[in-house]
Amino acid sequence: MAKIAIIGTEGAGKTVFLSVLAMRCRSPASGQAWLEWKTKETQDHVAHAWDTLQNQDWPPSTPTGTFRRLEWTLHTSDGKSHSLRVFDPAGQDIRAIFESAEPDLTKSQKELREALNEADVVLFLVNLREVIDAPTQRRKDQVEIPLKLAVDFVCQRGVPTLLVLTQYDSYADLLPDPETSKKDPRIYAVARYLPQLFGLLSTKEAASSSKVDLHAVAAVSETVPIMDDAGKTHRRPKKDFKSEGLIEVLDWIKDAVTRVAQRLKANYYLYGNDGKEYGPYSVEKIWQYVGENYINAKTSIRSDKNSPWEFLGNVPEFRSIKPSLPELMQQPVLPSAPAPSELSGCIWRIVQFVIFIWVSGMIGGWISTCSSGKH
Ligand SMILES: Nc1nc2c(ncn2[C@@H]2O[C@H](COP(=O)(O)OP(=O)(O)O)[C@@H](O)[C@H]2O)c(=O)[nH]1
Ligand SMILES: [Mg+2]
Repeated sequence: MAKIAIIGTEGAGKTVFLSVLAMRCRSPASGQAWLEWKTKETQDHVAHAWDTLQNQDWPPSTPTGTFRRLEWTLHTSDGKSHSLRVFDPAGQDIRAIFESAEPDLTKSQKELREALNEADVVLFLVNLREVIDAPTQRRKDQVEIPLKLAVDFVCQRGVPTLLVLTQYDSYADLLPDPETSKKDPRIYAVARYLPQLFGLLSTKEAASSSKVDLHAVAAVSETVPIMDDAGKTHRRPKKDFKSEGLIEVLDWIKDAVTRVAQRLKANYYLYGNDGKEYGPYSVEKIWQYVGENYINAKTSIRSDKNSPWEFLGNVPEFRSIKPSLPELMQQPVLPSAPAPSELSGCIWRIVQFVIFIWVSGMIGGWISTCSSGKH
């Protein structure tokens, strides 16, 4: 099962995005991935939010401490299916896990942090309107800093990460017009309003070592002004509103989940202290050995017999393994040649022994030559 975390501060648009995505993509359309709900909680949650939107209102904001786990089966056009577990937490709790010290976290915030640590795919949702409208730099930072900390935290683990600009309909007119400008308005938007995150984008314009993909969505792309009982006007979903960008995000999720599934199937080989190669082992088995302290971040590993050796702690899926202090003090050396099999290991030891005899013979000969020269 691929675990997907949907992260964003309060009001980013997580609940609306997820509900509209699930409702718009709930049946097979030609050549597209689609979502089938797996639990009653998922179906109830989505249907309730969808009905509210159809009645031209917004679903209520997720109360702090609520940490919904929603489950779908993602069907892909090639007939494959993947189980998805999606976390839709309250924005305040996400902010708290990056801004508060460990002892101050509530039980559900600790659970949320654990879920973030274990997620296989992460979507960060951000409503740029919050930054655009922020009256002071401090308010802007309150949106950008927790987001940057969370993205950095996830990037360190090397999991597929997507930055989703939500509610795109409400600020698209402030960005360069894609028809007349050469600039991609989404990239421009991140550079202009979230400069700390810009360097992490995996685009040609941004830093090349980056890892975060970018999409923009408007789950509800059409709104109309509606007056409330107090005579105040609010923008509400238009009847039979349209959406933009959802299919692209689902496609990205499908690719990310497919990569995760391939990775989970991958086999790894380990280089033992005895100079022998062991394996193949599944990802689960490697984690089991880590848990049993049988191997650690400095163990040499490779994903097939022809790949170069790497330290376990440098492989993206195992990056969250922290080296312990004694490991950090060791000076491990990666095997440079392919690990010898048992037989070739034996031959190699004979060769080493012969070289040793030959070298010591030469030195011995040289010493005796020198000493004979002195006399
Ligand atoms: N125009 C527009 N507004 C949206 C959209 N999605 C969310 N919103 C607004 O953002 C508010 C918060 O959305 P919600 O999904 O509850 O945010 P969450 O706290 O991240 O779950 C909603 O009440 C709407 O006012 C959208 O696609 N378009
Ligand atoms: Mg919500």
